[in-house]
Amino acid sequence: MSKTIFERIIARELPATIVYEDELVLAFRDINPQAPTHVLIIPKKPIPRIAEAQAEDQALLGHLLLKAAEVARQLGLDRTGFRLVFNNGRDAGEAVPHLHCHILGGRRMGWPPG
Ligand code: DGP
Repeated sequence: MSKTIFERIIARELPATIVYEDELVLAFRDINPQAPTHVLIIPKKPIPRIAEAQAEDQALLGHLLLKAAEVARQLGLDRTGFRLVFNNGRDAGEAVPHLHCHILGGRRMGWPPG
């Protein structure tokens, strides 16, 4: 199967503004920001979406969430608040089939989400 855009960013075949990286995850600025701060944090393992994560991914997913909070803190979002979003499937507007957590902040968010 061909690589997704996010696998190509991990492999440095495509440029991205990286804000955090370790051996398991990568965080970079979204190309089409929906808030003053909009970062994506992804596992390096190519899990297509949360519905396809397996029990063996438990530690990786926990790490991803803890690092999402750490990145939000680093970007100063913890003072005012931030939102984490996983879009899963067509109705949620998932566009890239590589698991990603949106980290959104810097403005007041609406609820319910659109
Ligand atoms: P989603 O709709 O949840 O699948 O979100 C995919 C996000 O990925 C969307 O907000 C735009 C972002 N995106 C798509 N292509 C690229 C890219 O090449 N670079 C970066 N930095 N972000 C991208």
